[in-house]
Amino acid sequence: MSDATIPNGLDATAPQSRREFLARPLSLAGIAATALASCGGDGNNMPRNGMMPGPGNTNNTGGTPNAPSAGRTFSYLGPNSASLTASSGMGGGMMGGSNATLTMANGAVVPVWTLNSDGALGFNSDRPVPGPLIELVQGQQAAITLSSMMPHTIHPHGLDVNTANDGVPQTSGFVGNAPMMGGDFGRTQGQRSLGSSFTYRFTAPFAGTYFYHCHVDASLHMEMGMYGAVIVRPASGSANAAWDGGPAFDTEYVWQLHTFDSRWHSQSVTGTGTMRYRPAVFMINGRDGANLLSDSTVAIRAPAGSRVLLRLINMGYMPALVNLGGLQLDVIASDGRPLRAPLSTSTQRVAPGERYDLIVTLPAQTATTARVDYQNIRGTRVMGTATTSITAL
Ligand SMILES: [Cu+2]
Repeated sequence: MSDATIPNGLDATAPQSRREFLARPLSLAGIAATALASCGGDGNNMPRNGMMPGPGNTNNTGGTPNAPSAGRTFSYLGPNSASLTASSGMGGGMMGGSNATLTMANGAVVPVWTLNSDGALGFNSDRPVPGPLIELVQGQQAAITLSSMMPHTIHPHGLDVNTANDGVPQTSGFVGNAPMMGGDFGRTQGQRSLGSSFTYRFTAPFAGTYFYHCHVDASLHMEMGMYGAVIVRPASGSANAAWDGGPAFDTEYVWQLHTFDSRWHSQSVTGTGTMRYRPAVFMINGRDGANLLSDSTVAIRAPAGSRVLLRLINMGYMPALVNLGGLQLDVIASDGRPLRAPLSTSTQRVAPGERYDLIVTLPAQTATTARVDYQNIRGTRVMGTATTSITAL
């Protein structure tokens, strides 16, 4: 299934390396009157749940994020169940729009479109973009419910789902039944509405790193922020092994790599369309610039000798070169599949849509700077850099 509709002006080779997935209808929505108000810094005032995902732990129905535990550096929804509400701010915030924004390090306020869970603000419960991280367990059925007024979908990227559940609007329909006005209407004409909510169902076959994103006019909707990470835990439920029988780790980080061309954001809200893509904001996990140095989901801080699992996901359109101050990176998995043997490198290139899982063992007295260099689409020039810190405690 081809992945993206390329808006006018995006350089010819847009997102590559996209894989597909599955899902299936069932209506069970909890139409969440998007509670954007609860912006609890770093999620510390969100309910805690230290249980590991696994068979029998189904206490979370998707509305309340589980706080970090067992080496996680992020909050998450799951296991296996999540409810998301889309807000796209079309028409100046009408039609289910939230008028959500992301404030960048230089003070710029960028309008974003969001996938939020009930009562929790996007990723780590403290920023509207990326969307919440969802944890699944290998071999168990997953149910991700999307509620939306405007046309949006959930595409479980890389998770081998069937057509009915893959969120590609041309073949599987879209979620959203509000009367259309401008914007996306033309792109979704003739496509089937699944109603105001839909539950995507599939069984994750392999432990690893994946993501979800809206597949309606995907290049635009992903640019606007409609994406989030998915971690599939091993069938055993272990939250400290990459897969059953695979490498163990002490602490894990997820870096969601993305750039913004802020002009696209303001133009999308007013419906005036988009122009040639020229990113000027270079992010990890929705943060940029100086904010990255102290962001608890990005800056790596762990005891010396720790084995840190770093899950890299490129959500954007620019290839990214990831270097952790020259530390040895042992690449253990690519696109949700184990490598036969780890590959050691100091710089990992992540193309749009790709994921790599790396193990880094922190040498004593590590205090270094990590950088993500975002290249132009041809990989010939660095357009901007995101930097953060790595510290052995
Ligand atoms: Cu969308």
